[in-house]
Amino acid sequence: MRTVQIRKVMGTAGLAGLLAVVAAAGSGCGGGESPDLVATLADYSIALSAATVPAGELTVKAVNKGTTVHEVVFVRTDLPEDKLPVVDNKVDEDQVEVVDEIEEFSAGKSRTATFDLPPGRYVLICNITAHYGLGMHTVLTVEQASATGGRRRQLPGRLREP
Ligand SMILES: [Cu+2]
Repeated sequence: MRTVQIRKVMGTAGLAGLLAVVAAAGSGCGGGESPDLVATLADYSIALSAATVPAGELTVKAVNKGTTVHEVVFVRTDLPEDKLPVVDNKVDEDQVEVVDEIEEFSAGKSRTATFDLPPGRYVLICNITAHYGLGMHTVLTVEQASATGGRRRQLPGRLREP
């Protein structure tokens, strides 16, 4: 007897796995954003990268180039920057409108925070004991976006063929 063996070879389709590489084009939001305002803190001064900023979301980077802890307190006031009410060698935060702050941090470090500051005139101070009196204050003006033309316009990307 002849046994005919029929081999059914199942065709295994050698499908090379297709790797769909989705290039996630990181457009827009995300890391590495540059601050809108840089506050450089030293012993004993505060220097800003801009005197006026548009209202709305504001990313502030504070850099401590001093030798001790510093902070940045945002006080909304029309008082002269060196005439805030002082009690016990500190600005009395109960007597002024403190809008926000970057809490104290070490020498040589930096801190970045995002604020949403209402328009107005601000005095930025460091309120570590005695630092205000030693000169850690400066003025920041927050303007209505319409006044500065600070609106963000979204222009369609225009492709020009040569
Ligand atoms: Cu300070």
